[in-house]
Amino acid sequence: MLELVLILGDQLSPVLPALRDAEPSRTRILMAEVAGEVSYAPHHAKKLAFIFSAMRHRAQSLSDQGFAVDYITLDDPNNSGTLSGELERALNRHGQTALRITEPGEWRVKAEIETWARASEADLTWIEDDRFLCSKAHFRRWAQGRKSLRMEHFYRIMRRRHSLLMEADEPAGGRWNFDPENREPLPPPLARSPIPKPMQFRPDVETQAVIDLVRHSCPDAFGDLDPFWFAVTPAQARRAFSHFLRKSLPLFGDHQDAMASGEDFIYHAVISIYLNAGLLDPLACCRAAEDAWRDGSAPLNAVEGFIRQILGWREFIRGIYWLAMPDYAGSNALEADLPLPDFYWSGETGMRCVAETVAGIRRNAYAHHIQRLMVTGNFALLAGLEPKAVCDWYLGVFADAYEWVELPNTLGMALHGDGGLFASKPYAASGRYIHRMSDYCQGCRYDSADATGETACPFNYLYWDFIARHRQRFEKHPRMAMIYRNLSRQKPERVQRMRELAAKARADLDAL
Ligand code: FAD
Ligand code: DLZ
Ligand code: SF4
Repeated sequence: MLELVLILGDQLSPVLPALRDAEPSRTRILMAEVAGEVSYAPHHAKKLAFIFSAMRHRAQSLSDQGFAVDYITLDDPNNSGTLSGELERALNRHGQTALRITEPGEWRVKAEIETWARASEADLTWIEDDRFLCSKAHFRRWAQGRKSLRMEHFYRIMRRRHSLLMEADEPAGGRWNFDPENREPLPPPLARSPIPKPMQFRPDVETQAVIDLVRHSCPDAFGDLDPFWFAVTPAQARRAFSHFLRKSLPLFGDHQDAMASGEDFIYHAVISIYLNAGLLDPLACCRAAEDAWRDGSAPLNAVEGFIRQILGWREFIRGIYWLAMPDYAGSNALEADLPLPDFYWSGETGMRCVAETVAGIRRNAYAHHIQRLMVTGNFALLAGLEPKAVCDWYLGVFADAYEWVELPNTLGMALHGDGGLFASKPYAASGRYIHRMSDYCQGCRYDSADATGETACPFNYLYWDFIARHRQRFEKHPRMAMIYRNLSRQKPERVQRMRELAAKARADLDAL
């Protein structure tokens, strides 16, 4: 063998940069399930089963193509427990060969492998991960010298560069962004048709073996392992995506920000799990969505909204991560320091919006964007939870979470912990927002219209306490001036009462 290629758990794309020139006659593949990657975040049991099953299916397909694959299972008694340990063992088994690895998505993984390679004088070549639509270098050049980094500006360039939803040099429909049309709450259950569910797959023998492994080897993993229904191969993921295009995309736009009890997915694609592991290709998904608009099967506001998430937000967030790491991870601009309440794990709280969201995460290792941002994220922001604890939680509980995408979304977008590197102001909202966009408040122990009484909604008084606590930082912010005028207009006794309620709540969040 002339070369060894390590394939990581989120590098399962049928066309992977490090494999582009690979030949079965001279390339050996290494894939390893290791305890170090299982334990660096509190991973959901479904996420572990998904990654290992998708890795095993990928190993089988490479083997079918004639490649020699060293596949190290989690329960292999000789497993060293780390990626670098497995690289070391592989080189000992096969002798010193050239090593090629597609650049990892996480800074931590790259640093670990680089440190090992230096110490053991391995002949390592990193291959740029070009499965994204904007390279790190391109993003860096775009960001250089800009006063502010705004997704919207970046997105327009990406639309032009990839000729998506363009008519000559103009955006299709005459506008770049249809977001204002994407904020409809859902009609009540009796006034709406049933919402389609994402396509679900019955575990095959390989997946069942992995489920048994996770049950045995990771008995304390968070969340429900059963029923396991994720796609684990590119072919299955493509079927799940086609199902979304047919069933949910037409209404994705209107109800993108809506939330409802008992509805875990609401017209969302539920494909980040597959995109991030490499089972789906982002550009192919955008082109297929554009085709749906051009053939009249989905409206423009839905298709533009969907493409913006992938071509705009996903690429922008990755660019921010690599631009700002490694210092980024330690930021805590708002000096938030409260520990994560237990209800982030158990879902046991009287706040129905939080309880419903966490219950969905326990079931599916998934919540849609507005639940992540405006329920669990917003609560963490308002209460002042310590960013590191919140980020670790997000990194573990979602099946689509890898640090490159989780960290800027959580630390930057939800918590404003980076001081506003790319979000112009904090996404702070009172219970009124949740009341408008969901039915959670009906039947909640708290009253979304009240901010000072015995049953006042915690989001209300925590919101005003947050605004008052951070007056110095945000008062001069042009987009927050009205909020501060509103705060000043409220009676001092009312503000005082809200701040007392907030102090009491922050002293014992699990009592909420
Ligand atoms: P849809 O709503 O159907 O959107 C389609 C696709 O657009 C998604 O699959 C995703 O690939 C992409 N997308 C949409 N929004 C974003 C975004 N803000 N950043 C990056 N990609 C986006 N997404 C992750 O993939 N992994 C994470 O760990 C993650 N953590 C998040 C943490 C917080 C606090 C917040 C607010 C958002 C986070 N997101 C994360 C972004 C977003 O919530 C998820 O991508 C989305 O909910 C996935 O569900 P979906 O596939 O049904 O998405
Ligand atoms: C998330 C994860 C887990 C749980 N396990 C493994 C593993 O055993 N082997 C592996 O190669 N990758 C795993 N991953 C993904 C990595 O931790 C990491 O998040 C990505 O490779 C970063 O790009
Ligand atoms: Fe959430 Fe407040 Fe509504 Fe209850 S009343 S569901 S706590 S926003």
